[in-house]
Amino acid sequence: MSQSDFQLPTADAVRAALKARRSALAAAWDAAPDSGGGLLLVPSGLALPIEGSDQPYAFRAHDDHYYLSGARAPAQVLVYDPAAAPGWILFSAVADQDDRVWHGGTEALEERAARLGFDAVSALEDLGPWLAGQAGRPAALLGSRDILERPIGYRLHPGDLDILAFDADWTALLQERVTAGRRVKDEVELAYMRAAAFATRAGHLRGIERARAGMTERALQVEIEYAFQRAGAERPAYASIAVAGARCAVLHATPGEQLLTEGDLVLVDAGAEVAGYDSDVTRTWPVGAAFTAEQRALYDLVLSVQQTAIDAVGPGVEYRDIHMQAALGIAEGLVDFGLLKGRAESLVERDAHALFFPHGVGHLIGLATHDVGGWAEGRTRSDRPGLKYLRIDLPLAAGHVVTIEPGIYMIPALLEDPELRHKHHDDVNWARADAMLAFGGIRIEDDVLVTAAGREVLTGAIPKTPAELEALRR
Ligand SMILES: [Mn+2]
Repeated sequence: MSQSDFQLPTADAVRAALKARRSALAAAWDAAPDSGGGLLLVPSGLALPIEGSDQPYAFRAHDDHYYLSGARAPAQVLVYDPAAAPGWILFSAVADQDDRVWHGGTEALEERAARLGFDAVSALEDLGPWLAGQAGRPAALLGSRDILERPIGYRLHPGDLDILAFDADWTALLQERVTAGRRVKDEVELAYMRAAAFATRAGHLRGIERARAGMTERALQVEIEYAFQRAGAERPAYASIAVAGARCAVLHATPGEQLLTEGDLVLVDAGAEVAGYDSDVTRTWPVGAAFTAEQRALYDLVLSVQQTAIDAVGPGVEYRDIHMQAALGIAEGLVDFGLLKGRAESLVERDAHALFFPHGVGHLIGLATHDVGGWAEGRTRSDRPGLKYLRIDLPLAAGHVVTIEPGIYMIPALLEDPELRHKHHDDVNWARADAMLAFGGIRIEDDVLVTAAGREVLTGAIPKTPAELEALRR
């Protein structure tokens, strides 16, 4: 399937997927030892007012609430009662006259229930009376925990929740089950992710085609985000990075008034969001019509490491091995290039590659750009410089979506650090490194779906070979 070939899911498909997600969680809950009729509460979170203003900050429902309910409004609570029929109830606010005057009408509760696959949706006002009937029952709490601190926002009285016995073990068990479910994308989620990839492609193409020397980073960002939204995005998935020159080495730089300059590289790390689902793509290309020889040598290295890493993605593969293989590839390439000295294996053992590649090769992506569930049970984050920013350590499985995003950067904060220079005195050609301190950096990033047969690059239609990029820049 090509990237332009996506279709948004039908209302029926959405409803069926939501019911399947809730059924899977209910089955796990019912089968859990000693779950003995406990309740599950999953609040969406409350909007945060902007002080001194009559508007709230842009609201984002808790991802677990949205994943299970399909609803994204503030002040909603999804509950599951294994002892009742219907087991699942969504408590949701009904617009009053004031709401209708200022924000327009909202759908009736019956319509909401039909759209989201609930037998019934209850008014938020009924949450308090419903809770009063649950005295003494054990309960698990997923989603936003703000209901504990700000019950009034959910039309509850302080103390209304005290009649439940929240259980940390059950909460942990159900959290793990939801997290495991969210790792494996269903067809509805993949349809949204393909739509996000489509909009992301439109944005990157417009950026590559419109960038000119003398333009500000900020203007480039606006061009990219304009095209995202024209192509169906709700909003950028995360704060877009669109920077040039030495600033390409600032990993999370914010685009500003800096000008694109002939001879510089531009690094764009930006993705579109559709129905809450994210895309996360990085491309690096020249301000001018062609890469310089030095830029091209390092670009070819990053691209070849990225392609090798993408080719390694498949079910059962340990993500950490893909990261270590990329680290080794970067170390080998930097030895050939003349920035590192010695054997690649021992350079990686000493984390010398992390001077130039200080982040992980990627992460899970879905409702969150850095999605939940990065660690297999019993594994924890390493504190080694070459591994501490790796956000996943688990075997991949069909349905996971991961990013693959190796990079090489000249980061003064690392390369001018006296301790690191001492530690890696013999590992680095320091004269060469010092001469390249203003080089910036290169990252190439795509979103890769693990399939039973191997992989599908969801963002593969966004140009990245030097020939494609230079043709677009001319
Ligand atoms: Mn990323």
